[in-house]
Amino acid sequence: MPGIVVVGSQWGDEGKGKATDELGDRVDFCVRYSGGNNAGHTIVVGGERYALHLLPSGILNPNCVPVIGNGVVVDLDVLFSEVDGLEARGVHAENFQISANAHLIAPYHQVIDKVTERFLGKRRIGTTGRGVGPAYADKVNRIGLRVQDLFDPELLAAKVEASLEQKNHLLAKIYNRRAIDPGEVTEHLLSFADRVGPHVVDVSRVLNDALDAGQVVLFEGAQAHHLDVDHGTYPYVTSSNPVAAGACVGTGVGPTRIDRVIGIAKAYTTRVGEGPMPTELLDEDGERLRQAGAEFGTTTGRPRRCGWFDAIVVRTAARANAFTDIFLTKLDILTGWERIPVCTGYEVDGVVHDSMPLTQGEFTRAVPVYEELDGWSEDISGCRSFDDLPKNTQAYVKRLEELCGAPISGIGVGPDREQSIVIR
Ligand code: 2SA
Ligand code: GDP
Ligand code: MG
Repeated sequence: MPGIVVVGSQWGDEGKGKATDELGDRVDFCVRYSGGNNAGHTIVVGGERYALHLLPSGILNPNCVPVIGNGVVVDLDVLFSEVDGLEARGVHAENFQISANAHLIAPYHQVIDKVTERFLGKRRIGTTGRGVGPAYADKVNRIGLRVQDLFDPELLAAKVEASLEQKNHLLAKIYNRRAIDPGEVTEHLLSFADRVGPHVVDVSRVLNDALDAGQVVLFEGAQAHHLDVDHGTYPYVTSSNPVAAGACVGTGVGPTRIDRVIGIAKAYTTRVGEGPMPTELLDEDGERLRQAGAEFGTTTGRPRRCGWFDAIVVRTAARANAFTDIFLTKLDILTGWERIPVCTGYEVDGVVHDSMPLTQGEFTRAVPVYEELDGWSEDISGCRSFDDLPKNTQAYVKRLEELCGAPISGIGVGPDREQSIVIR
């Protein structure tokens, strides 16, 4: 199984980092293919907590080479503070490789991200404010800055100047902000050139050679299916393609080389930022899930919106990403509920749907149709096999498997690397 993709099946924060880390000791290359430092992947090893934003989670395994693909947008300040932070904690991070074609997040992208959100007011997206959307907008608009531009100072300076000519006009006229100096931006970016240089590789070639040699390449998704700019709940999405197919686009590896697609699904649902979420609980039950699951953004600290498991959401992702299997995470957080509702359909304008409605408006009006399952009160965080789980917990897992249309191959029962159940 040499080409493996790990992808979020809901709205992010399903525990992709932990799942990726767990596979890490069998993995030769671990690759980020989309998003930027909007991501927050938390891994706990022997009680030590690591929060990664840009480097792939495989980095905690010493034999795994971390790679940043062309599909990622890179904030160099964040990249090197992450590398330095890890090195200071004894994790070897200087061996990372990065694509020459990855785009850069410049300081002006963060400014634009923040002022746009403020300008949108009630229609805001609830972005992480890291400049990710504006950097991708420049990429698609063909005025983006790439890693390789760091080695051509004249080209970089010309690009920054051209890009800022437009943006400074916008900042002054629309947002009443002061102009950003292109010379300062260029100088700042160029200050990283010597440090980035030795890490730059042809990612497509490196990964294809590795696959040819029978090595294992793990593609680590950031965000999730329903935050995908094409497949998600647009416009309340991130500006990249977190879906499994994005692994191919974002690294230069063809689809026939992907052997396994693991969908990561939380045993309930969370979302951070704006946008529709049919099973959201706005009452004390939602607060209880948030506290039990410590549901606060890994990057921004924002409280995550919490609700019951939505099988339509995960089934839609299972289909579009061709999940071979699912890791069900945070099952331990559901301990202590007498009954656990699971959403199996939506009622929209008096009609019941068993799949996502076609339009944004219908999804926004969707009222969940629930099936109630029996809960359990036993602490399951020490369980290490499916048979160790209480009968009601087993039945919950089996029912989700049926509803989602892919086999559940792993279960998370705690944040630590060890707290997992492998099913087959
Ligand atoms: P952006 O910043 O342009 O990508 O924001 C657009 C939407 O995408 C959502 N988004 C996320 N959702 C969940 N988790 C993410 N990472 C962090 C975490 C989030 C945090 O791990 O907790 O700390 O707040 C992530 N990144 C982007 C975002 O909320 C917008 O809805
Ligand atoms: P990611 O963005 O998908 O990598 O997820 P995050 O790291 O943002 O959020 C998931 C959170 O849940 C992290 O704090 C993890 O340490 C934690 N976590 C992951 N799996 C489990 C689990 O099975 N049980 C519990 N209790 N926590 C988990
Ligand atoms: Mg996260």
